[in-house]
Amino acid sequence: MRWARFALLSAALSLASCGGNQSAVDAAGIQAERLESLWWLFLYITAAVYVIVMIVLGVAVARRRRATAASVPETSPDIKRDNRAATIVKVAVALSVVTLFALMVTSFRTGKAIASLADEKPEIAIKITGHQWWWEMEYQDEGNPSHNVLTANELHVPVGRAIKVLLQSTDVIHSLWMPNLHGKKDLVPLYPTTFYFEASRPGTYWGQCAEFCGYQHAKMRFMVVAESPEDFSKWLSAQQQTPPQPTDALEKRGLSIFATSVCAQCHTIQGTGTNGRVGPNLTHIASRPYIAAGSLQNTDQNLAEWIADPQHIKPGIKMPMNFYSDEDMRALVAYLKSLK
Ligand code: HEC
Ligand SMILES: [Cu+2]
Repeated sequence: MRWARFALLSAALSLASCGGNQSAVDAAGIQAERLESLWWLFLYITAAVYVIVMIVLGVAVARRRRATAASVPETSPDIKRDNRAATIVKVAVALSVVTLFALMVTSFRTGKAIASLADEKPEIAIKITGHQWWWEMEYQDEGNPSHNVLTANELHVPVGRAIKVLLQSTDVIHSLWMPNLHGKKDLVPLYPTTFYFEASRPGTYWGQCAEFCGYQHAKMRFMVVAESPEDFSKWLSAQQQTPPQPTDALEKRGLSIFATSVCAQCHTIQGTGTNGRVGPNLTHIASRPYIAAGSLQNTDQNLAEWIADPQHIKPGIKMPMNFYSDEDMRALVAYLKSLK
C-alpha cells in the first residue's frame, strides 16, 4: 500500500502552494496522526468492501446469463438456489453490521484520544476569532494581560507543547481547519468552544476556513508556524514589544497619515494611540509574510496595491478604497514595513 499512500500524498502536496504544507495525510501532530490512521483504516476497509461487492455483482451477472442459456423453465421454482442466495444476503448483512459497528467504535475512540490533551493543562492559550474574512489570534497572558499579543492570520506554536485554543466568531459560522494538525472545529457566534492540539514536527502549515461564510470564504487562510520553544519565545516577546517611534522622515510621515486618517478607525498600532478593532491589528504587520488572510505576499508593492484598492483583491470586505498621492502611499508603506 506504500505506493498508494505516496500517490495520494504527492497529489495532496502539489495542491498546497506558497511554501506551506496542507494535507490531512501528512500529520505533524499527535491529534492529526490519530485522524490520519483513522482515515487510512476507513479507506482500506471501504476499498475492500467495494472490491468484494463488485466481485459478487460480477458473479451474479455472469450466473444469470448462464441460467437463461440453460433455459430453465420459468415456472420451476428453484428453491435450492433461493435458499443459498438468502443465506449469502444474511451473512452479508451481518458482516456489514459488524464492520460498521467496528468503524463506529474506532471513530469514537479516536475522538476520545484527540480530546485527551486537555488533561495536560496547557500553558499556552490562544483565542482565535473568526471574522468575515480573516482570523484574529490573541495570545493570552493570564498573569499579565498587558502582555497579550494580537495578530492576524498567523499562528505560532512551540513544538511538543500542548496548546489550548479558544474559538469564537463575531459574525457568522466559520470553521477552523489546519489539516496537518487537527480536524475541523466550528466557530459559532455566541458559543465559544475550546480544543487542544500539539505540533510534533517543526514546519509551516496552511490552515483555512472550512465552512462557507460568505463571499471571500475561499480567501480566508492562515499560516501555522510550528517552531522550537526557543524560537517561539523569541517570536512572542518580539510581538509583545511596542514598536519604536519612527526616526526616518518618510516613516514619520507615514505614521501621521495612518494615525490621522480612516485607517485608525479600523486598525490598531500599539504606541500610536489608535485602537480600531474592525480590521487586523497592525502593530507588527511587517513580521507577517502574508497579508489579507494568505491572499498576498507582504511586499511593498502588494501593500500599496492592497491599501489603494482592497476591494479589487477581496471584493466585499469591510476595508474601503483609499486615495493617496504616490508620495503619501510610499510613506505609508515605508512606515508599515518598519513595524517588524
Ligand atoms: C472600515 C474599516 C477599515 C479601514 C478604514 C481600513 N481598513 Fe485595513 N483592513 C480592514 C479589514 C476588515 C481588513 C481585513 C481584510 C481581510 O483580510 O479580509 C483589513 C486589512 C488590512 C491590512 C492587511 C492586514 C493583514 O495582516 O492581513 C492592511 C495592511 C491594512 N488593512 C491597512 C490599512 C490602511 C493603511 C488603512 C488606511 C489607509 C486601512 N487599512 C483602512 C478594515 C479597514
Ligand atoms: Cu469561511
